Amino acid sequence: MTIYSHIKKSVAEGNRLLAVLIDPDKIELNKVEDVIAKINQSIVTHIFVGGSEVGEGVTETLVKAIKKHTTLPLLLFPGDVSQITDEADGILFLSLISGRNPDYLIGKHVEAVSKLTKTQLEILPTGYVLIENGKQTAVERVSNTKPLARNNIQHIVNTAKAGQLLGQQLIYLEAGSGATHPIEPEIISAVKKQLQVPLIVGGGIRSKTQLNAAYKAGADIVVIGTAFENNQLFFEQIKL
Ligand code: 1GP
Repeated sequence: MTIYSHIKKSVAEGNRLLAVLIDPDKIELNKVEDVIAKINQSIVTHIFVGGSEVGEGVTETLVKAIKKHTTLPLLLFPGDVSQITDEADGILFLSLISGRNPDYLIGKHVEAVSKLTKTQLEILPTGYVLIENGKQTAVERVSNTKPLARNNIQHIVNTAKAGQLLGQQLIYLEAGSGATHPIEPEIISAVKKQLQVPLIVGGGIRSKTQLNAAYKAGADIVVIGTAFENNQLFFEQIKL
């Protein structure tokens, strides 16, 4: 079964999915085995690997190391073409549809094709929607785009819906790594009501309450990065 079919099946069965985001810049290779052991024992269902600014080759080395220790599906969440590696299982092929920078809407994708065609990666076209959360995020800085205003819910819904109508198979509502506030449940539920494709939500989720609020509002996959980076017991603690 493909990763996408498995996601669709889980959503249809009402199962909640949880992705941990590992930023290649924020993990030491000699810690990978330990970190992945913790992830394997947790409720995490997917591993995302990527960052806004990662040096050439660093992602591939990390992905190889992770794959030695887990059978969880590993998806690239690349900030740049240089992060593409055949060592992963798949890739979130992100188009930053909240922004108006052609490079991040289609340019980088064209650049990526020659690399992608040489890989076996499962490609998951994903509409990436950045929503403001009170401070500038790395995505905003690197992509040189403005996030969507969080008080204009209709515009957020229309953006996500446009992504789906363009054929994107996933929509990712992003507050940005380390966001002060996660995406509000009102935004998640408004988008979810209009969407037929699975919904990913991430950015700034640091507690079990915030995680459950995201699921309750309609998130199908929640992404946790910073909370686990800062506290390796995070997944154990939210099980309690
Ligand atoms: C960032 O949505 C992810 O792209 C995760 O964000 O690091 O704030 O958990 P955090």
